[in-house]
Amino acid sequence: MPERLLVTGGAGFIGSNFVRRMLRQHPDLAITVLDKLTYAGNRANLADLEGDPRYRFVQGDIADASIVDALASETDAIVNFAAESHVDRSIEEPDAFIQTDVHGTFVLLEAARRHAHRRYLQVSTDEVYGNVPTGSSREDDAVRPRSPYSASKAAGDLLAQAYQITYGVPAMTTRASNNFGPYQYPEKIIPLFVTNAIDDAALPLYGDGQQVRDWLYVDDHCDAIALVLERGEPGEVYNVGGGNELTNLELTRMILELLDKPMSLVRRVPDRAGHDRRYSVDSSKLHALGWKPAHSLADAMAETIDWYLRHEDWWRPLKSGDYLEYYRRQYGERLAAGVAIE
Ligand code: NAD
Ligand code: TDX
Repeated sequence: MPERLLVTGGAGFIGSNFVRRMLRQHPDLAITVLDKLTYAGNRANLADLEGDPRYRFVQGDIADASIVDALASETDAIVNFAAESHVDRSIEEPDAFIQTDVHGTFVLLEAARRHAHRRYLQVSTDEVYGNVPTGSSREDDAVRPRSPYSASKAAGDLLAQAYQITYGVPAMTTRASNNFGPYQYPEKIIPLFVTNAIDDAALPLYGDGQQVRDWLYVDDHCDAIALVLERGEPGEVYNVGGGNELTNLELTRMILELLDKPMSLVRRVPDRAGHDRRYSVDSSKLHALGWKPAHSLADAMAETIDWYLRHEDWWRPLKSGDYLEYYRRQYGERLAAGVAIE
């Protein structure tokens, strides 16, 4: 394991879970978090680490070459979580996705190259494979992104692979399925539906609700990233699937049952543009490296819902101000056109 890690986007959902877990598991590790603190970044996600001498927080942009260069000179590996990560926002306003997910990745790779970093890990997504009607994507399948978000992530992946081939930057890429767990911003389906249901507010289910996602508990994803960081082969891509494929309707039922709330909260609303019907990844390459998910969907979902029930002080402040503006733009007309589920 590298001793001085630069974790970009570490104040977001997965990044903050990763930083906490790594510092707990590796006493000799020092982590610098570089995060721009966009609407999705939140220092409160790492509040329990403030004061730990092994943890340092720097606010800044991964597309800012001077700050990235300075931090790269003091570290020996980069794990890049920093991204614009929400598909609906990429449809509404794609610019920031290109700036961060493409140009920001390029700036990080340049710094890893200049400072001869020992490892570079690009945290990517199963969405780069595009819609997968049957079967499961393998790492050498073509990327066929269909949203501005997934296209920007695919571009970042390809840059990382090109930098490994051209310049020998020891870059690896992980492509994970949909994550869930504590500290997920309440725009993504699980924290959105859980927190709305707690308040007896409507749950906006897109289209027919038959889209399939493969749910992965965030701690299992973090373990996969740690393993690839330590034992992955430079230039390689590793799929990380939870092995829990559900339709959005099945997921919604599960959430409402666990909260003991009625299905009458669900509204079928007009669909997301270009909505991918299904993602599915084959994770056998990562299994061969020694990873498999340690959490069952039922237990991890119950624990996650319990976390949101116990942490209203975390999510209530997030669902205010600009969030409400976003919510109105994204869901106002949709909910007005929404219909109850039979
Ligand atoms: P998130 O939106 O919760 O967090 C992203 C973090 O990056 C935030 O803290 C934000 O402030 C920061 N950031 C954004 N732009 C930045 C910039 N220009 N410079 C520095 N920091 C910046 O996202 P997440 O769900 O934690 O996802 C983390 C990574 O994992 C992303 O790269 C995402 O594409 C990938 N991923 C996410 C999932 C998922 O289900 N959430 C699944 C697979 C892969
Ligand atoms: O209000 C909603 N209603 C709804 O039906 C929202 C927000 C989502 N959905 C559907 C769309 C998707 O089929 O639920 C599914 C999951 O949606 P999101 O939570 O927006 O996730 P998704 O689009 O699948 O992308 C997520 O997983 C892969 C993350 O946001 C990405 O960062 C990650 O790469």
